[in-house]
Amino acid sequence: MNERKYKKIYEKLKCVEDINRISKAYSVNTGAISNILHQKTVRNVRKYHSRIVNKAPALVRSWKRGDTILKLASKNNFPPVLLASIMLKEMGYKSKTVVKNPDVLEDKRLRYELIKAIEVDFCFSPRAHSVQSGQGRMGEDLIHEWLEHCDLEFITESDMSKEPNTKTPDFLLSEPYKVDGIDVRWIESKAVFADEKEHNRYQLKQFSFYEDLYGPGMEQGGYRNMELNDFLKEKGTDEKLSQLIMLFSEQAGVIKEGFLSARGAADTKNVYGETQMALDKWADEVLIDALRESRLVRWIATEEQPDIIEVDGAINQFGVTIDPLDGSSLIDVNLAVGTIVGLYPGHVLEPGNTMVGALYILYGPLTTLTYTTGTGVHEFVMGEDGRFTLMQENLTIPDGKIYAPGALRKDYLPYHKQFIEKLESEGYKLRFSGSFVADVHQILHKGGLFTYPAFAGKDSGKLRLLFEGTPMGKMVVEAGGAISNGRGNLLDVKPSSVSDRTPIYVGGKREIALIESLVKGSGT
Ligand code: FBP
Repeated sequence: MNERKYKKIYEKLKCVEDINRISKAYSVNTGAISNILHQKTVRNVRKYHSRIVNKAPALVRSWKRGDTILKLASKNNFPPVLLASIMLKEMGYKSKTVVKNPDVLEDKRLRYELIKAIEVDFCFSPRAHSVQSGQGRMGEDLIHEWLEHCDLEFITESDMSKEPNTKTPDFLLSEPYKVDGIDVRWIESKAVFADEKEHNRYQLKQFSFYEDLYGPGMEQGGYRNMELNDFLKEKGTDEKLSQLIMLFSEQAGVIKEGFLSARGAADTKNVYGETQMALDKWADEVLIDALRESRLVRWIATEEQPDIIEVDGAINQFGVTIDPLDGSSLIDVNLAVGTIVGLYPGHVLEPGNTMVGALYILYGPLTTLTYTTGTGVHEFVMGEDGRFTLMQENLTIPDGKIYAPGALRKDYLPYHKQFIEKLESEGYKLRFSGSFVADVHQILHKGGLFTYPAFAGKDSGKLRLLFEGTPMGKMVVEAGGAISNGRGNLLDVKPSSVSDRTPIYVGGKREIALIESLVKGSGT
């Protein structure tokens, strides 16, 4: 981008809402535009920070008179979270602690407004920081792969940090590598290019330190907003599989549109005898039509169809299992629902561990797509233009104390009752929304366990092996967790038909080991 264009964009960009419009108007990708907005915000903060600090008592007075934090932030052209933390300090709070955990605030209005500020601040909120550090890690992964691809020997910052050296570049090359005629000895990855001043400060301090120690080096940066398509390429994903994942991502926008038009229950029943919501049928049709037209898969099994569909003239052998809208009973109350997809190399009546990948699209406040093809679990968010950009790479399930238990307590089998009571005695918090995909998504991010067990009169529980169990199981297992039917790994189970149901325990390895030992001990 030339300097004139850069300056024009810089001048016109005021807030996150401008990104898509300006990206279209100047034919520059949204990642570059949001980088520029980031630079502008950082520059503004530097310019006005002390002024805002001096104004803090007046800001607090205005807030007490009824101005909201967001209003004050926009009036002062200052990032909401930063403004809030200056105000919090003025009010006598430990602002860092409070911003990290607004729930500690007793004042309801303050808490509500702080949460709002955190939601919209794309630059200074804890969420923005975690996205940025995710991008930083992604940059390092890319450089790592590239160095290996070029057969260049190197040591990483973490190898070096074992030695008593304080500051180290991300990568130190064993032999110099020529870039534009310069012998490069080290590489540093930067997630976001800050403004020029910030950049120069880095160069002066950090980079000149490396240069003195190791000689010339190179900085790589600007990994913001990587789109799904580019990410799949970067990861070296099989091209046909990438096309398939892209096809599902493209249908997400169509299905979302359906939320506005297709409401209420249709008077037909599906293969399980349940009344279908209109939107289930809509989503089912959308996905089947798109797959048929693309001819990218040979086999399609969906929760809404009694039989497996074989696609005429398929160009690949893939099989897919689809739950077009999981949690559909929650649509009419506007809670999160999702599309779950299992990806098989061939026919779908095979154990889950033969899958080549899985994905789910969650329609919540944000529409996100999470996928795995066996090289990590990655999460993307849909923008206004319907395209998905990277939110978090290499998700791993943390240790956590959340449990999402399906079925009625009065119907629990003895080992299951024991299991749930054990979790409760350990302080697990109950979080069950009635949307499997949303509940497992939460567990994937916060740790803990989801279960829909076998219960009195229903040995196989409620959920479907092919449409719910295996795809979400694959995802959680790839993220370092586990899935079980209580007796063993659910991904080892070979389905006998598309309508198989199964008890499900999915989440952290510790919780899964516990239920398996209880089932075993029960001798049932
Ligand atoms: P649908 O596929 O019909 O939506 O049913 C699946 C499901 O809604 C899961 O998403 C959820 O975990 C479960 O049923 C909830 O069941 P219950 O209503 O028994 O709690």
